[in-house]
Amino acid sequence: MTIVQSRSPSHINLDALIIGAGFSGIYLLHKLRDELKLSVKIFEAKSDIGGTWHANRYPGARVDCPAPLYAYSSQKVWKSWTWGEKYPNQKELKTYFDHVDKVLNVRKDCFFNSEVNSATYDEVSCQWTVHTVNGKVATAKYLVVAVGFASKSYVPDWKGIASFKGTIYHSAHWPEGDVVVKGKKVAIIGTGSTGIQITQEWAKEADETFLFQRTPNLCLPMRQQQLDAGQQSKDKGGYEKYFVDCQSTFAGLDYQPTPRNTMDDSPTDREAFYERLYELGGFRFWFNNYQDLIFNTTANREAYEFWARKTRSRITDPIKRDLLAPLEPPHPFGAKRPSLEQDFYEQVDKPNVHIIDTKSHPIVEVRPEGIVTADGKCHEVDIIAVATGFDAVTGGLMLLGLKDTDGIDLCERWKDGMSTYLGMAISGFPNMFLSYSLQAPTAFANGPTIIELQGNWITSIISRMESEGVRSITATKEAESSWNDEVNTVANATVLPLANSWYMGSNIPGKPVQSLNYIGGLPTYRERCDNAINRDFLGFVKN
Ligand code: N01
Repeated sequence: MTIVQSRSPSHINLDALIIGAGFSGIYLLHKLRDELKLSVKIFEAKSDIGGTWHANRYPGARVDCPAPLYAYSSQKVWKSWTWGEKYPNQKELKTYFDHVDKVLNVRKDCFFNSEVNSATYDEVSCQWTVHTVNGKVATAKYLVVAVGFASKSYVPDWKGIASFKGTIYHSAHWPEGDVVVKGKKVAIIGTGSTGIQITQEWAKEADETFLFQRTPNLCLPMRQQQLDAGQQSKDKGGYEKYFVDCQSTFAGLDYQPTPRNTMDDSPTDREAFYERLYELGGFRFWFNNYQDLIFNTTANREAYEFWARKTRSRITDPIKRDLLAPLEPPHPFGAKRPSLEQDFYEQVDKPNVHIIDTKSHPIVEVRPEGIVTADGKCHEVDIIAVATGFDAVTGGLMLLGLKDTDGIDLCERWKDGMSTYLGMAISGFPNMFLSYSLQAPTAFANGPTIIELQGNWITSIISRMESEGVRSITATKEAESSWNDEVNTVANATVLPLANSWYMGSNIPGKPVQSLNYIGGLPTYRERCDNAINRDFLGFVKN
């Protein structure tokens, strides 16, 4: 273990530096510091731990994977923690991170408000040097990039946006404290998970709500539950096995795609099957559905029609019904992430909630008094929630000033397309590991499950390097290219490329369009990762 020593008060020498103090950065801190006994610190751009759950404090923010699974699997953490709701909100998740800090001693090794803006590697000393905007410098043998998939927000380039005289926030830059909407006219732009969650809350309070929808979200019922503390303590006896079992399912959840094709069942059986999944709620209708749902467009259409029937029956206004759940699918089911709603459709159905169809009439301008659409109407509002999402998965990585061994910035390397080896290494970036990032099952798995899988792999590979005296490893271009092919081949066999979405990078003008996630499932992914370790650093050059 290298002793942490200061050359100047702002310069630290480490074994490993982690960028980001969200779920994945904290897990890696714990593994590398407490198990491998390395000296490790975190540079975090924000003012506290929690990552996405620190930044995304907009009204209604809530996770879409259930407790107790959306959490660390370590007994040390869960034995002294009790969840209040099956799908916890942002406040509960922030409290969970306070608990994690108490148990794992996280904050003491974090430097907050320390946004990284450059990272270069020296091939002679085999060290990364990382700088932050506020003048900190760290040198470390290993660099772990754990900035999450939603660390760079996206706001379209609307004319006049700065002139709006009311209150306007992007969902990821929400202020602490409440934004009062009672007695106000409010607008929400965007109907991804964020826009759905904000609308569902604001429509209950505001005088009038204007929801700017370009594409309907094929929302699924959340079926929220209040959780009982006594029941949880009884269930904890089974948690060890539960967490292990979930690690071997397709999406790290406690269910799997059903091993039957859609048309194998009779129409009556199919309807009953869909009904059961829909009633169970959460992502059952997606990840527990027939195995051909995302591969076969006829099967997918069948599922869409069931979804549309169920959803349309909840909306009384015929115009809103056609906008929110049209008879013709706006895109295949699952090609964009379905939001889990509680009473979104009932809220939007109310007469004081208006849907502005920005597919027919795009937003052209923001004026001091409101939002102007292409039909010339100015929708006057007091408050705007900009829920237009993120330059997801890769955007945050591109902000870090990461340079390869030829001095070329990652932005330049990836301007025509992104590629990695196993979603955790990039050729030309020795000893640098990505966690919860691109070309991994990131968006198609329960977050903490994939984070732990990758965290365990990174820990194993570093442990091997340390015990075998390996100074550096670098992914080969061949390994990277072959993983890139696998990621794209699997994605191209699904309905994913048939929608414009952050899954494909097609939500950001000019971004290369490719599958940003690996949709081959956790078991296959784990096998590929294990091979790299078990077969003597397969896919890497070591020295
Ligand atoms: O962002 P999004 P998000 N004019 O990209 C619209 C996670 N998350 O923040 O679909 C008009 O999904 C855009 O329209 P369209 C979760 O993984 C999780 O909601 O491109 N509209 C779309 O409706 C999620 O998937 C939770 O036609 C414009 C919206 O903005 C991911 O983060 C909660 C527009 C963007 O939707 C991203 O979700 C929240 C324009 N020019 C987020 N540009 C949980 O529940 C964009 N839009 C855990």
